[in-house]
Amino acid sequence: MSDSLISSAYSQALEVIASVEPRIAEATRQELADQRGSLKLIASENYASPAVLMTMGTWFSDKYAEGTVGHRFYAGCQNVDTVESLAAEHARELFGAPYAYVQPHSGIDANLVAFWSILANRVESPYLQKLQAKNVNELTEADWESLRHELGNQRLLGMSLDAGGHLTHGFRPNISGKMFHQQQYGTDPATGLLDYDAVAAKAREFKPLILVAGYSAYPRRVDFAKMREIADEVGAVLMVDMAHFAGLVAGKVFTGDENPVPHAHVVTTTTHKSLRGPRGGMVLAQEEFAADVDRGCPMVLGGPLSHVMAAKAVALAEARTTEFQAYAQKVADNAKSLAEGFLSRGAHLVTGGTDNHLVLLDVSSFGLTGRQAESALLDAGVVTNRNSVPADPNGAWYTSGVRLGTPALTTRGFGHDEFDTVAELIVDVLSNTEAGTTKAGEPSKASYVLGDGVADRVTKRSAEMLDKHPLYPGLVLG
Ligand code: DSN
Repeated sequence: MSDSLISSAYSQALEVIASVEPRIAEATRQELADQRGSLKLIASENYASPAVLMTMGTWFSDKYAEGTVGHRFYAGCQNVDTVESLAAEHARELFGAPYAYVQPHSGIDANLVAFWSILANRVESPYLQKLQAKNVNELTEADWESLRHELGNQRLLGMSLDAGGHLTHGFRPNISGKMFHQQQYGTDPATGLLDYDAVAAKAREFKPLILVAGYSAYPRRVDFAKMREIADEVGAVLMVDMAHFAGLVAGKVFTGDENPVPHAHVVTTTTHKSLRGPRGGMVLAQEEFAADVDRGCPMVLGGPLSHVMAAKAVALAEARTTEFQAYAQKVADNAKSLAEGFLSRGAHLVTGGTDNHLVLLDVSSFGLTGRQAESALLDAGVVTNRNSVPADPNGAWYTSGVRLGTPALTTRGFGHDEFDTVAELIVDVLSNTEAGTTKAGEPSKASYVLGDGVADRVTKRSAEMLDKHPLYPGLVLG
């Protein structure tokens, strides 16, 4: 697609929006300017292509299509069927999965669908069988009570939030930590690395129905063959949430035992992180779970977002190219450059480095909380998110870490030298930030004082790199 075509399409679209609500058109322009002008290091964000973005702005948004391909609760879904079939076909081929479900609206939705499919498939209950056979009327109130008891008393073992797991992996305050009896595995306190023997010991003792692997803030690869061995030994279902690293799987950076798809019973993901697609979720499954995953809508989900499923198909078509494979490799190489940049400047990284797309910087050695570090960095045009570190003394709100990822800036074309400079700039900001105090003069976990002139000098150095690697080069809004 030519630059002038994209520029004119977006300029005209903004004009149409401005004719109804100019403030939204203005915010949309401003968002582009802000994204163009800052160092985006949020590990779960990226920049989707204009083709992916444009696919989301169509009349597919207007269509209801609850159900599955060829089996809808609404008439007139023939074009949605085309879209959903194509997206699922691309996903199956790209990931080598027997079955793909592209309806989930988000990663959490995908995980809820996966939980439901595992419960429906593995909980042995005469009531559940009746329910699946659609003999709902045969169930008495007492049967329903028994069913609730059976479904509600299953066990889930997942990675703890502070070790890098996700909220939906059994974190107590999350619904996953309430709908299941849960236990959590962490990482080795000395190394910060996953200890498979410890996971196995916990699994043997706890005997979960579901063993969840995958992470949001663990800077290392996982051996999914080992996780499957553990699951098999205790009779658990292995569910892998690959939301963060789906792009590295699609791009063939994670292969063999590091690719979850051949090892897990059910794999969930989002499509907008390293995979660089539209915001949304997806479930890949072995055949035995397919029928229950397929009931995700309306069992767990509302009507699918057909415009987003269309954009998933476009993004998945992009992800099967050799260009995407080169991109994915660069994401991992750049994360190493970023980590080396920090280590050579004396900063402390959880696990001492990275071999995926993210690094987790422990900011306590700068005398800061994650919240203070995140805010000071934002003042200097560096967009990050604070994150817990293992056994974090500051909890999940203030935290002691900052999570940094390379997918977005790699899309802009940043390479080794730029990521080394990014590390230099971040260390500059954090070394020149002091923890502040409350109004009463007490130590504060939120307020901070950024040294004079730091924001200006960091912004200037960033601007040189950002100008050299423009976001959506050629896109000029009229
Ligand atoms: N919010 C996502 C992330 O930032 O990792 C996970 O839900």
